[in-house]
Amino acid sequence: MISKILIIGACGQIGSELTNRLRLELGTENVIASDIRENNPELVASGPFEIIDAKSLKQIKHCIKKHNVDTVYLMAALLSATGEKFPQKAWNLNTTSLLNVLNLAKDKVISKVFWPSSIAVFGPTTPKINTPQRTIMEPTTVYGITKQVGERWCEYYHNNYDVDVRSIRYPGIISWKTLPGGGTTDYAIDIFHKAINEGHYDCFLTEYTALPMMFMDDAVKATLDIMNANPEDVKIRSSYNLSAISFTPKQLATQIAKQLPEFTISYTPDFRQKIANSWPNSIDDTAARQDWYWEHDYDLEAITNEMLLQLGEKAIS
Ligand code: AKB
Repeated sequence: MISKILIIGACGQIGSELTNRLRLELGTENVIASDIRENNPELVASGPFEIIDAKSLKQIKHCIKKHNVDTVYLMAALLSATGEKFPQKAWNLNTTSLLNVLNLAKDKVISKVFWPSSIAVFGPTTPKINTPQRTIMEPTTVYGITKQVGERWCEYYHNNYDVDVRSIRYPGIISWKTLPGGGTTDYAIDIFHKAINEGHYDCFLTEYTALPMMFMDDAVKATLDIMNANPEDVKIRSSYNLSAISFTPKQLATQIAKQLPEFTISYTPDFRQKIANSWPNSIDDTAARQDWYWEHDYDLEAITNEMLLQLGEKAIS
């Protein structure tokens, strides 16, 4: 029997692409998209859609029963920059939604959960280069705190209640279909929009701020890989380090300028600089590569080419 999937937060940057990909693989009617609002008209029109506030256990449970769902991807969250503006809201959404879903798995209402963690679980005291899977974790953002506490809960529910929860620590995700919102790594998407439409980008991070990044296709591949892995191969039940590439705004601007020679960049760091400074420069993801054979496809050049091609075509049409 095909498993039915519920994606909570399906209108967002990663949720929307996951929904499309899962619908292609499993059939539209087997993938229920949900969000707190109908934020993405194309996605809402493309298959079953439900309004769900991820903080409401009742609403999630109702939808699961109505559609006979057995797997939940919980993609709703307030990200790092927005979280610093609304700390209480970020805490409420990010932790309540996770406990709602974990409790439904504990009660065997669903059988499998995906929950994304982030490089934000690390902090200024973490080794910055090739950050190991297991290391010092003292996050200084509310978002990072919610992700760290979430990882502890995931491992706890797996160890004590046999919950099949799987998680990866996403780096910054670069994509062209749906805009991200409220993250610190969002500059690496804004820059492409501005390069194409205005020829100039004023970056909110300094030129030498190196951060781990990944193309959306790789992020979706990693998510499906870990969800399709044999349960015994998923040895880490908190969350896996996941890595593709790392670059600075200056390196990205140089790569863009190879195709758009007129492109210029300036730097006006704001409050997000402090957040970026607290995160790793690069990540060691040996465990993911060994346990469920993770490998990325896109390097900086391939990402830049694809972003400029797709956004350039969008600008023309
Ligand atoms: C953010 O910048 O907040 C996110 C993340 C790294 O989790 N993209």
